[in-house]
Amino acid sequence: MDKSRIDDPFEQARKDRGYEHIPDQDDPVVMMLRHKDVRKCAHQWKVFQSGAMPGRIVVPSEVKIRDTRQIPFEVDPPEHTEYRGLVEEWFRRPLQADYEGQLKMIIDEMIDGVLSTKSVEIVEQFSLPLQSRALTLLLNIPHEESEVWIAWGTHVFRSDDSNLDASKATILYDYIDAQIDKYILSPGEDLYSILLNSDFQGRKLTKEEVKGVMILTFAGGRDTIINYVTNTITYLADHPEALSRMKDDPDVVNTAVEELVRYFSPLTHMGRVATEDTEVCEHAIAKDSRISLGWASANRDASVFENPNEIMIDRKINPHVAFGFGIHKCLGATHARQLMKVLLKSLSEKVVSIEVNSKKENIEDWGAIQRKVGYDSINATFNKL
Ligand code: EMZ
Repeated sequence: MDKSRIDDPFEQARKDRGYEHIPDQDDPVVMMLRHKDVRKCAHQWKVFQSGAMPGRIVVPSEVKIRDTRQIPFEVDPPEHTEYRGLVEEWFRRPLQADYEGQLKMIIDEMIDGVLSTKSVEIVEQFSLPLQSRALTLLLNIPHEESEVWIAWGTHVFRSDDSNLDASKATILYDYIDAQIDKYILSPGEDLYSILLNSDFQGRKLTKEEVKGVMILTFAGGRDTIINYVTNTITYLADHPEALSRMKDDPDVVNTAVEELVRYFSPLTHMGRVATEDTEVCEHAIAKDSRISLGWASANRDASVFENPNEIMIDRKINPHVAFGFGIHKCLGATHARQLMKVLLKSLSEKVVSIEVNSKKENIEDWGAIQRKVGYDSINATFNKL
């Protein structure tokens, strides 16, 4: 059996009824499982809102550990459109040649590092630093700052003992508050300064709004990118032929990026709150209760994807929803895709094979459902091409 395999625990329920009950604290969630329904509900942002109480659309709910609204993630139109408009161009910078070149330098250096050692731990020692160093480009701030973020570990709200660690969250909030004050005193060309100078409805953004964008930027693309990178490493360990294929045909890298993110679906689902009594899949959804959009399940829907449980790195038609769908689709997707592309290219140019020496899987617990989403640790050896 492939070490990199991720089973689809939603298959039966998706076929039988199209939804699954997910317990969460005192606020249960009905997860939508079919590609068609997931897209339909994502599209109906008036009925299934994101602008509920801060933290409530996240599963597990974060209402007990934060008050700051993440922007534009927890806001709906018309404000959402205007907030998003402020940051969209900034988040497209990863397409610039210079950005890609800097990303390549970061990733090449990390791969050269693992090639020069006998074995390396891939989650904390490779994926986390890679994610944090790449993030300095997105924020446009000095490389050294990544050392602070690396020290926070793989998730800003989760620790070994708890899924919702309030004291850990406070470290992030205090850090962002201090950074905002620092950049008010000496503005530069970084994301904080850009936000602090942005006009929203005829006024400047408040510190709380800037904090809302920054929390999202730090939290949203952290464990997700780390899961992508770690799953990719185990996939390539199982399939060294994929490395030579991408080397010989660089076009395959582009389809591989999409296919791997479809298959891994690093974010299993995201919630919404119903603004009225309604129904989905003949199941009643009460006003003010929660549903979630099951990205991971939709991405294995056999009515949309041929051989959904197989990774086909040259898959041509791939309408996956791993980055979400509709107005709230992932703002960081351009950065994430560039990171994946450069990583796959660089690995295919430098590495002939990878051996996984040991690993500990990260299994999410959704009540009756368990889903492998990545790894807590992997020890691997990279062999030079
Ligand atoms: C939220 C979320 C955003 C949440 C796209 O996902 O990511 C989660 O990891 C965070 O815990 O607060 O930012």
